Amino acid sequence: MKSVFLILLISSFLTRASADDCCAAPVAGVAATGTEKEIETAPARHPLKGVVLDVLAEKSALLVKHEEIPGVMKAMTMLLKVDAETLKSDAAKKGAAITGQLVRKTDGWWLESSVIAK
Ligand SMILES: [Cu+2]
Repeated sequence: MKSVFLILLISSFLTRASADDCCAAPVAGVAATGTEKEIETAPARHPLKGVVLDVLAEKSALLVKHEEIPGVMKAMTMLLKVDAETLKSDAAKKGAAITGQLVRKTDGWWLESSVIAK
C-alpha cells in the first residue's frame, strides 16, 4: 500500500517536472510577470519545425517532435493543440514534416498555421 502511494507521488512529480520543462521558461517577460491575462492579450508566436509522431483527434492535438525554438523551448516531443481544420489537413498525418507557429494560450500550447514543410 505504501509503495503504491510512493509510485503515485513520484509519477505526479515527474509529470509536473516535464510540463515545467516545456512551459515554464518561454519569453522572459511572460515568465517574470506572467498572468493569464497578459498571455491572452499578447500571445507570442514562435516559428516551429517538427515531425508529427501521432494524431490525437479526440484531443484535437498532434504529438510533435519539434526542433529547438531558441529562447522558448529546447528540442522535444510534446502535444500541441490544433484547430479542426488543421486536424483534417495533410499537416496532421503521422510522419509529416511540418512547420507552423507555436502559440502559448491560457489552455496550453497551440500549433497554428501548420503546413507540410517545403
Ligand atoms: Cu516543446
